Order: sequence, then C-alpha cells, then structure tokens
Amino acid sequence: MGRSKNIVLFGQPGAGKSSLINLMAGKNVAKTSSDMRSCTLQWQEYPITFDGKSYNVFDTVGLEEPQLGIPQYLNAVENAYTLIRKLESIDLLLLCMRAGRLTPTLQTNYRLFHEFLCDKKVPIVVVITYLENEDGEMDNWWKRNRDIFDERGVHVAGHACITAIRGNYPDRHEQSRTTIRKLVEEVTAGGQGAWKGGDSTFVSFMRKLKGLLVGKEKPRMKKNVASRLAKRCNLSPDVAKELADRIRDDTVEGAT
Ligand SMILES: Nc1nc2c(ncn2[C@@H]2O[C@H](COP(=O)(O)OP(=O)(O)OP(=O)(O)O)[C@@H](O)[C@H]2O)c(=O)[nH]1
Ligand SMILES: [Mg+2]
Repeated sequence: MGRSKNIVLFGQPGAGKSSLINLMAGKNVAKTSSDMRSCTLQWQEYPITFDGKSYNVFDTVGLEEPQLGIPQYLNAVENAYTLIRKLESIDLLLLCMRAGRLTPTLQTNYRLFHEFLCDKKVPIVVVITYLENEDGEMDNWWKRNRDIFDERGVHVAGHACITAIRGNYPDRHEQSRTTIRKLVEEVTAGGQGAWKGGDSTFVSFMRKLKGLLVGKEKPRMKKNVASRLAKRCNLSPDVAKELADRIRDDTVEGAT
C-alpha cells in the first residue's frame, strides 16, 4: 500500500460532510449533527481505508457566513488555512453540497479553497448529498444542474450524486458508497494531482507580505490581499480585510 492520500473536505454547515466520511469509511468514524449549530468546530483528521488504499480525510468546519456569523466564519476560514499550510501535500478537494442549495456560498467556497488556498493545483470534485428521493437515477440531478456550475465558474474534475445516510433507502446508500469510493480512487490514482503544500501563490504572497511587514509597502500589500479576497470570493470588504489581517498574523507567528 502506498502513502495515504490526503483529502480535504469542505462545504456548508450541515451539507453532510461528516456523513460522507462515514459513508466512505463504511463505519461511523465522524460525529454528525442534525443541529443547526455547526457540530464540527475545528478540522479533524480521519484515516480511512477502502479497496486496498488508505486515505486521510480532513473534515473542515462548514463555511457559510450568514449562518455562522462573521467571527465564526473568520475562525473557520483561518482554520482551513492553517490546515492547508500544515499538510505536505493534498491529493483531492471534496466539495460537499446539499441538493437544491445552489447558493452564492458554493462559489465562494469553491474559490476560497480551490483558487486561493490551493492555487488551482489540486483536483476538486463535487459531492451532492440529499438525493435519496430523486426520481430515477440520483445522477439525474447533475444532468439538470451541471450548466449552473459552469455558469458560476465552478469547474470540477468529477461529481457524485448521492445520499449520505441510510434512512429508508439502503440500496441507494450502498450505491452511493460505491459511487464516491470509485470517484475518489479514480481522481487520486497515480498521485499526479498531488500538490506539495506551501507553494501556492496565496501562501507565497503571504510570505512576501511577511517580509515586507517592516517596509513601507505593507499597507498596500495588505490592501491588495483584502481586495483580492473581496472580489474573487464575494466577501464583504470588512470580512476580507479582517481575514487578510488574521492570515498575515498567523503567517508571521508560524514563521517564528
Ligand atoms: N436525508 C439526508 N440527510 C442527510 C444526508 N447527509 C447528511 N444528512 C443529515 O444531515 C445532518 C447533518 O449532517 P452532517 O454529516 O453532520 O453534516 P456536516 O456537513 O458534517 O455538518 P457540520 O459539521 O455542522 O458542518 C445529519 O442529521 C445527517 O443525518 C443525506 O444525504 N440525506
Ligand atoms: Mg461535520
């Protein structure tokens, strides 16, 4: 068995991220919650094995600004940033979303993780949950909605339409397990997509920023990060500014 592949899982609170881990694992390893309050407060690592391969799945905090409130949202993003900086390589980004919820948050999360945090260097796939009641094949959901992803600039290397819980549909649950495992295996095979952590432009941008902290360029650079975040990730200027500040502080601390 080769090295464990690292998978970073993200998506809105309650999208079914923890349930998805349990589905892949084939047993309950992650704690799930039906509570409106987010149940995952900090990223968690779950080593799982299937079809003879091992994976480390990192369950991150559900990201949605209005639902979390700004301070918690910032904590969640900062948390994700710390995780990605810590990892030596990332083989796959799993974006988990609930069917019927094509909110602007989807695009925001996609850009934040795929573009900003991973510099588009990690393959990303989308997993659509809550499809146990879909008429016909669960994959029909994708056929109906794929254009919307394109329109919003959310480009993925693959997709899986599933139900993450057993409920009254054990067959669909088993089928979902097969679908997601196959997708993960395919996209991470060979490891050609593996990205060595640390060389994203975002991270090097932050390093540069750190180097310039004492220089006169500091305010301009900081503003630049904030405005990029605001523009690309649809964050309000205040949130973007605060996030840029926090990431800078974190980078400075991490380097000493
Ligand atoms: N019907 C249905 N319920 C689901 C599905 N996936 C998850 N749930 C339920 O939705 C609730 C939230 O699921 P979690 O797996 O805890 O969601 P999460 O994304 O980890 O949530 P946070 O950790 O709070 O961000 C739980 O009650 C799950 O049982 C699904 O595919 N179908
Ligand atoms: Mg969770």
